[in-house]
Amino acid sequence: MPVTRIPPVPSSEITPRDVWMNRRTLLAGAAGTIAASSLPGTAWAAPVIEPLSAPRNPAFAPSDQPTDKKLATTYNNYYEFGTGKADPARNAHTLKVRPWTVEIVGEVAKPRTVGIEDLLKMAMEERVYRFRCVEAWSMVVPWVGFEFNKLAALVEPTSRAKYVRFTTAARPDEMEGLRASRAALDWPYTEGLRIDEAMHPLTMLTLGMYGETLPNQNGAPVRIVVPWKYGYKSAKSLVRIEFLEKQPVSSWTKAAMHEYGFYSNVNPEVDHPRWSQSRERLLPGLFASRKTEMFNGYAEQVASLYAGMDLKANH
Ligand SMILES: Nc1nc2c(c(=O)[nH]1)N[C@H]1C(S)=C(S)[C@@H](COP(=O)(O)O)O[C@H]1N2
Ligand SMILES: [Mo]
Repeated sequence: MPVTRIPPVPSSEITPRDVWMNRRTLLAGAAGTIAASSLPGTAWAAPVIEPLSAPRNPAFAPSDQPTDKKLATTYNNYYEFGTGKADPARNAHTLKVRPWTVEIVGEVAKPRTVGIEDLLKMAMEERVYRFRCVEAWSMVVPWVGFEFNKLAALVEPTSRAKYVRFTTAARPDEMEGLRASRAALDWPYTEGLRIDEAMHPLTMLTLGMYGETLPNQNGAPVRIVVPWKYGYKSAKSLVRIEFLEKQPVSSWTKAAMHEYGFYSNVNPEVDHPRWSQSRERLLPGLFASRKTEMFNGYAEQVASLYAGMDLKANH
């Protein structure tokens, strides 16, 4: 069956929503046929997009306007659905986001499993954050959610909890990237933060964007957003959150240790081994026309977390 490819779209060429939706419906139909023939018994559900609005927190309002919603939801990294920027928007509809639970375990006094409905009820504010990918492009996104530390408070981390590991769902039936003959990453996708980074008020457990629940391609139904770090720290579609004594090794570090360190703080002075980080391309721009800001512009809030640390060695 021929596969229709939707190329990454500059915002000037983005189709109106109705055209896009029609296209998606057609593609969904084609994917459904494939799924039905190659994976008997695999049903797939439509993504759940519902209104999810919360008051905007005025303390988080960068001078830039939010990135066009269509661009932020069609230019994605979500390797479980393919490695191309347009793949997640095309393929992620197969992920079943209801029912959904998140296990919170490890070095905590009260481990528990939380249902997505309860997490949605906790989503209480919108914050417009700069979001910077290690690939040197950036966006400005209005995320809806709540501070991760509020979730942590429910499980009461013990004094041994020094790190937090975030784990994404790994479902070959629902994620075509997991059926590829050569795995793009070591699944499930895992990422980690030091406990003080996780508990920092900027770290947001995110359930929505642009006033709606997250589209699957952006990490539905729940993800983390850590705005002063490169985007890969912000793991999507979380099923497990573990409080750990030892520093976890993330999927990206396993893939290329010298390229993707544990800290991944946005830093114009520490280049990726294969490209510069000194400038960035704010989407939909085509050129790296801006200077990268230290900690992605959040230095005032987070620099103290790294006082005395060599940020080149701990990149
Ligand atoms: N599970 C999972 N989470 C992921 C990724 C991924 O491939 N799989 N990609 C990361 C990278 S590299 C980036 S830049 C952001 C992209 O988030 P966005 O698509 O919402 O912009 O998601 C991050 N979280
Ligand atoms: Mo990224």
